[in-house]
Amino acid sequence: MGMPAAPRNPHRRNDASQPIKTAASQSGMTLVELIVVVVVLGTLAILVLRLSINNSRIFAMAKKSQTMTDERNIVAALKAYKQEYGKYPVSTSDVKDTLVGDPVRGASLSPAPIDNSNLFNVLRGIPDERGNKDHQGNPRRVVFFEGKYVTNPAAPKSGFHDGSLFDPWGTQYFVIMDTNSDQHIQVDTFYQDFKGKLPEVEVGVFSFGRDQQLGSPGKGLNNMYGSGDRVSDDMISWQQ
Ligand SMILES: [Ca+2]
Ligand SMILES: [Ca+2]
Repeated sequence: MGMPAAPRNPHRRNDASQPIKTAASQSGMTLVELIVVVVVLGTLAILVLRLSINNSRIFAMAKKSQTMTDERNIVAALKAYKQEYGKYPVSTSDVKDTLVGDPVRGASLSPAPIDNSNLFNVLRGIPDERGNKDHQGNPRRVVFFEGKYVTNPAAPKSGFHDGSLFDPWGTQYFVIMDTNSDQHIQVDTFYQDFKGKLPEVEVGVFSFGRDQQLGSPGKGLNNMYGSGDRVSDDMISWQQ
């Protein structure tokens, strides 16, 4: 004896009235679904792009903030040194102010800067054969300045390497000291904007900024307050 036939569902439609499945729907995605996916992916791409732009802005801000902090600390260290010893740690001339900094990237500056390790070895109480032989530059061995070492000595940035202090973009910090004692720093020989209005400070620190050259991004101009791409990216302690 066979199984009894299942009772027929009175509400069930005839098989013939079922929608016919197309090849597209069988492949798993309708046109509407495809559009939704494209829109979602597009939105995600925009979000990722915005995030990366924001991240690079945050990194740029962090570098500038680090530079301002370094410059303030250098000025403070030099003031403390002057208070301790009654002079500045390095003096290349008593008729001109003394400039230390990146001797390669700053080769066009006048006066030509000497490597800043001459200054920082004295301020850190580290003896060296040039600026601080047998602690002569800092006989009381006071530590006026401390800083971390760079993480990659092959491309030094943000710290000390070989006695020199580098800014976050990889150029040695420039420091100018009023060694001719006229209570001004003679910066107008390279920053033309300060001609006739020399900063009335005894110590100035500056960084060439992201373009690693004096003045404006990519232009090498001295224009500090120009417009558009002529605005300098240098960071200058006496303007903070
Ligand atoms: Ca001076
Ligand atoms: Ca610059």
